[in-house]
Amino acid sequence: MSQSSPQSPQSEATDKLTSARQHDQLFTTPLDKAARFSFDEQVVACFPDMIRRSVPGYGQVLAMLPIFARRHCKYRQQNDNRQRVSRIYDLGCSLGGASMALAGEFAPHDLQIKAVDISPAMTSEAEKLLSDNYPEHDIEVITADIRDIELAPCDMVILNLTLQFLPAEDRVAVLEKIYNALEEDGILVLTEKTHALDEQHDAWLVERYYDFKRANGYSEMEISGKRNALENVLITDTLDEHHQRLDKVGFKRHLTWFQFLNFVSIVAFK
Ligand code: GEK
Repeated sequence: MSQSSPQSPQSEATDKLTSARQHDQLFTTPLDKAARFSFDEQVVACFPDMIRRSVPGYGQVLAMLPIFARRHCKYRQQNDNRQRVSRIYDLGCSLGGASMALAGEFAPHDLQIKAVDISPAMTSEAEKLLSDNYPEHDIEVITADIRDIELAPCDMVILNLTLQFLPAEDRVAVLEKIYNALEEDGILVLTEKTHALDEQHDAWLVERYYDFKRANGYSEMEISGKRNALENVLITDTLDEHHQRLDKVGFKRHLTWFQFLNFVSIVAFK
């Protein structure tokens, strides 16, 4: 007898994202060395393929979000029809992969999802994908800088590979805002690329990460082109720095629930 596995919601959400999308060919030609990575139309067109082939564990992390939501969402908010819902923020939503993973596993009236991204190219595509696939769900896609928005009371906040794109000095303030918006026992799921302080550990993790990309079909030119473009755009912290920051902000407990090479995911409880 077949059993349902945590892969199934992931497959559904990523299949929906991947259909009719382009293969990532962004760094297949030599680039101006100074070109910076940005979340523009070109990136949007190949984003699902890019994130699946370049983020170890992306699908597994998405697959666990509805499982966490089942345990921690307590239906403490009201929607416009005065029905009780759980509000979830998907901050730095890109094409809405995390929102889709959640919508796919909850009835339309259970959740109120607020998906926020600074890139209009991302949000216009996310809006289409989410409304085509989940027309009955209460999902608002918002184009905004997560440093500027106000957050309403909520049960769960997802920062899936987003904090790393904020200037280091702005990270505490965003986490404080999230902490203040979360209900008691609400959770933050924070997924990030990290680096290790030990040089040898770090070198090994980075090399094996490039092997992972090679195994997923990226060439040497694509790997080095992307590395250059992300320099000073994606700024990693160590796993310890993340935990120290969460402590400082006031989260009562936070633990690393997932690690795959230099990518980690932490769950923090208010
Ligand atoms: C996923 N979470 O598929 N405010 C809002 N959005 C921002 C900001 C900001 N200040 N800075 C960057 N972004 C997604 C994947 S991708 C990760 C997240 C990656 C947005 C940016 O526009 C991009 O869409 C997203 O953060 C990062 O589950 O591409 O490695």
